[in-house]
Amino acid sequence: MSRVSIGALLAMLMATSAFALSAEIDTDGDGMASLAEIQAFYPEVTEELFGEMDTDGDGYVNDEEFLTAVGAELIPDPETDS
Ligand SMILES: [Ca+2]
Ligand SMILES: [Ca+2]
Repeated sequence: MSRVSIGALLAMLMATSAFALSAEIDTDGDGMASLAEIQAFYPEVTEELFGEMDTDGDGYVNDEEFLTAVGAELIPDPETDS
């Protein structure tokens, strides 16, 4: 990977807030996943589990919180979910 393409990638990451959260989950495209959006994709997610995912407690799961939750295996990776 060249330095140019990494720079372009970083610029893209900064330009878009919805990177980890796919449009399949973040259906209204605001870059955050609400409880309803999470439950539409992961019906097994309870309000309690959502609270664990929402580590800053603002009522939404952002990219970082989503990645952390996937990494901690609170929820399955949407890319590999079978
Ligand atoms: Ca949303
Ligand atoms: Ca949050």
